[in-house]
Amino acid sequence: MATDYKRILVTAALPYANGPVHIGHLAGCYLPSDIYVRYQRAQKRDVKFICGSDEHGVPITIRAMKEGITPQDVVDKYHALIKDSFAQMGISFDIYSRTSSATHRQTSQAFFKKMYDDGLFEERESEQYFDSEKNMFLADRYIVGTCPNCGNENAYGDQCERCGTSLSPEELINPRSALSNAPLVKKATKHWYFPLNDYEGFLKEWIVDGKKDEWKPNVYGQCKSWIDSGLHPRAMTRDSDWGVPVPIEGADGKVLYVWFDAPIGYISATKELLPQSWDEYWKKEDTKLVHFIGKDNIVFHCIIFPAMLKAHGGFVLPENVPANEFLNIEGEKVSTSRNWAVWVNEYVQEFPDMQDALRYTLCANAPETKDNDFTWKEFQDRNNSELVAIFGNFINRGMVLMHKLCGGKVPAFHDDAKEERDIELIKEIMASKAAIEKNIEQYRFRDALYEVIDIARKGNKYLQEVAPWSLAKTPELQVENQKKIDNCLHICLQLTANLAIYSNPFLPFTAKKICHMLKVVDKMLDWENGGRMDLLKTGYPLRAPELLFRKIEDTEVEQQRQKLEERAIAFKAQQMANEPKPQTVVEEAKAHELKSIIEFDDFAKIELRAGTILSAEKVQKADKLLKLEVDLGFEKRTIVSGIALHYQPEDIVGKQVTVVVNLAPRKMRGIESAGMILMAEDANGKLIFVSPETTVGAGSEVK
Ligand code: B3M
Ligand code: ZN
Repeated sequence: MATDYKRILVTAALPYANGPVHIGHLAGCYLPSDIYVRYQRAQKRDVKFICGSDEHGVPITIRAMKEGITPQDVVDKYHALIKDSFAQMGISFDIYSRTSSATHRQTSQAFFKKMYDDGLFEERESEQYFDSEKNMFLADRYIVGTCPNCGNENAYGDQCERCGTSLSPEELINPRSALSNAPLVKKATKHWYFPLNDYEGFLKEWIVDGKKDEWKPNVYGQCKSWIDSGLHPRAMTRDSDWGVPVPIEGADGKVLYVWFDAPIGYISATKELLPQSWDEYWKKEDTKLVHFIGKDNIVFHCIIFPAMLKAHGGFVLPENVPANEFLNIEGEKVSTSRNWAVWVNEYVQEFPDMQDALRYTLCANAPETKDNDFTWKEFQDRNNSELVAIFGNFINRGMVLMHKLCGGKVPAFHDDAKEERDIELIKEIMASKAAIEKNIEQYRFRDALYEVIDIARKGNKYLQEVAPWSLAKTPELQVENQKKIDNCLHICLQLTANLAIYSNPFLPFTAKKICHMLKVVDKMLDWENGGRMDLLKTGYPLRAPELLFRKIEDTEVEQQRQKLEERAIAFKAQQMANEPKPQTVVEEAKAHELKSIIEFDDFAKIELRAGTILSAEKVQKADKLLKLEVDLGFEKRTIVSGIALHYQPEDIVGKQVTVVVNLAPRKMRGIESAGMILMAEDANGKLIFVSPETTVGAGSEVK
């Protein structure tokens, strides 16, 4: 493996500018890449950190359509918001650009044009679904229809979310547009395909034979299985009016596929950052190119983009693609549509000046090898018992004691009073430098951070054992003890300075605060200073200690949890309100058949209650009947209902319905049915439950 790289180019996935970023994004790629880059900078290596907004693609046009604004409005809004969130969290990009920039348009068009001129694309015509109401071709995700597998009427063109089957739009029954609900027509359209299959040999050689098994197992594994199962040509253009126009004749109304232009965005941004020397970073073999991404982007960064770079020619390939897995929140997958997420812009507002607490938790619990869970409780625990109780406490005690017992100045180290445990701790301080370094170089940021906290823990233990405060209590041994006190606090303060260096990639805000307290310049944070025991000169006066971290209270955790829950409920309610009311057509014929007027007393004889269906099963040899167990609060009953043609048993368990509870029991197919469930019948004869609008206690009266 070549290790004599002259420069390092680090990219972090370009977030889609169609919504704010959440902490899963941070944990997935922005925090690890920032740690890596800050470390490299401290090593004084030539490193550039590239990112920007991904401003093309279907999700952005859809968002614009939904909000009734232009795609440009959408990306302007979120580009600014995302950029600010990153800045606030200390993600230290050298440039945060955007793919709607002129440089990007020109760069990605030139890239495509070169490949086109070299005859590297296949031109193909195919039939694709078209929404004639919106006048646009639809991506699979925006086609809905009935799932052939489970009958879900709202399955997507790429997947049924109810049964999990992956689908193609062709398989859907009655496909329609998710945007307009219009039925779809098929229309011929021409696109340019990149024959990935032609690059199988290259990819195999580069990844499989090229020992990329040093890559993380999840990344290498995905690549290998893609290659093994055979690659196919992929369309690199789309029909849309939002994106980079395809730069060839006869391509009106066509733009570059977003996954073609987005990774080129890394190149465009480098150009904007370094107009004179960008190509050194992309074209010289002694560049180490590292793509930080989330796991859903692996194939694009390890297969498609490298194949594009290879096809175009002249570019270096990534040396590594350290992709993280996903971060769940409180046991559930992040869902931007359900608003089940912790938004970075909200975090920085609600926890001002606490960026490092979040950076710490997200790194200590990073989903490096498997999906992980973020809980507010863990955030609190890690903050309170690691940052506050170990790291912060150690530094604070050392500073306070130095002011109290050493006159506010760095005490001398007296060789003649040196003890074994002093030497031990000094050794550990040096050893942790090597351990942190090795782990960061190998993209193991959790382990690296563990080393940082661990050396603080050891410092705490040492301070506790030496106990300078009790040494100070024996005036008869004053001279001798003062030497021990000096030595102890000397070491603690040097360790404090080392902690600033070690923690700087992870906790940059804290490292800065420590430098301020120690009255040293940021230059001290250079990595080469790590492990030194002379960072603070003897006799140097230090500032009063300031608290580095604050405790997080139970109420704060509770509030955040509640916020998540409330949003989830609000989302559900909204979704139900938006659900197409099954049938709005009133059948006129039925209106004629109204029954005769009854007196109130007659109506009052009917006892109606809300009931919850506890279980449901088909009744043997009766197509129409379901046997239901219904909870009425005061008792459970068996009710046989003629709804088997309209509902699947598994779909109605938990459903709340209206029950006539004082109807005389009746035997149906040998089962005694003790009540009746009220149903509405739509124009097609479909039966639909008459349910309370929101869930009420089982047995609640209906009147
Ligand atoms: N915007 C996908 C994502 O945010 C995409 C990454 C592009 S990196 C070139 O997950
Ligand atoms: Zn299904």
